Amino acid sequence: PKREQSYADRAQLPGVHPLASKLLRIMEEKRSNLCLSADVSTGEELLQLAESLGPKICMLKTHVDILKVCVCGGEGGRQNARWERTRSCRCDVCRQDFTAAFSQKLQASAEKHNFLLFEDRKFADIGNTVKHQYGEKDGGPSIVIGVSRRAGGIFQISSWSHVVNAHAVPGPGVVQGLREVGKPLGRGCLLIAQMSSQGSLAAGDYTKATLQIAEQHADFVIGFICGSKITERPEFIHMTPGVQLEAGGDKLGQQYTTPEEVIGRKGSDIIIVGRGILEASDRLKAAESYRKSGWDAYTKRVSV
Ligand code: BMP
Repeated sequence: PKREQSYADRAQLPGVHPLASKLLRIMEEKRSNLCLSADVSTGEELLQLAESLGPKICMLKTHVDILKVCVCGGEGGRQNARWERTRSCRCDVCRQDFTAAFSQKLQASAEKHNFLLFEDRKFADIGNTVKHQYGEKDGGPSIVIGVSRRAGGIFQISSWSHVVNAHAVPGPGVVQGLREVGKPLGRGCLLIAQMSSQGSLAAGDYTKATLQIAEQHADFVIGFICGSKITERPEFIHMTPGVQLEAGGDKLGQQYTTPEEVIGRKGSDIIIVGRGILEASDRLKAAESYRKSGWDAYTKRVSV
């Protein structure tokens, strides 16, 4: 049988999406197929994770709607002179969490350590709605609470996240809506073809139909969230959550498979790891062991 293509080979395929190509090159350069799922509740901790584990990962996955938000409406900042001058709040919570400055720092960290940002937003509405949820086309500077307003919600996802994802349940319109915003910005989208949770309905024909939507929108869809390889097309990237060094699960239906299984046997490209790293006493050491297991499983697979 034909030898499997390496990440570096796939980065150079004529039909590959520029963002997928960039990701594959990062993976090869950093010898990492590890995506950190940075599920923490303050912006400060998120930035600190990006800085400390950045060198180990090819991608950082966020859930920015988990971050604590401030409801002070500017009140907290009124006590200081800066509020009077600039009308921008400087209370402790506003300073820490999701602001334009925060997303700029996250982008700077991604640039410095050479990884991509992936907001795990799981869009799942009609095209017109997701377009507004994702953000404006120009993706310029975000709002400062109480000072200016613009469309695209608090998070302005399109302005900073290289990759987003979507459920296929609404049909192709969800991808078309996101593409209107993301394509001009060079962004990419992953379709959720399978889920790691017990009893997931994303299986069988649903997974096949998801693949078809991806094939029809390959100028914006760069791959899949899935448990195992679902297509032989090397342009698509397969990313798998529900990964820990030991198989098992949590109390709410999450199911874990090992990096060796996911990369070596299921044929996926990237492992997504959250609590396996976040709950370790030494996060850097844990990230390195996931990076190594994922990478070793990959080199073993491509050398056959
Ligand atoms: P953990 O490794 O701590 O179980 O976290 C997994 C992460 O991947 C979570 O952020 C979750 O939202 C996400 N995820 C998942 O676990 N299964 C899926 O099928 C899709 C996901 O995005």
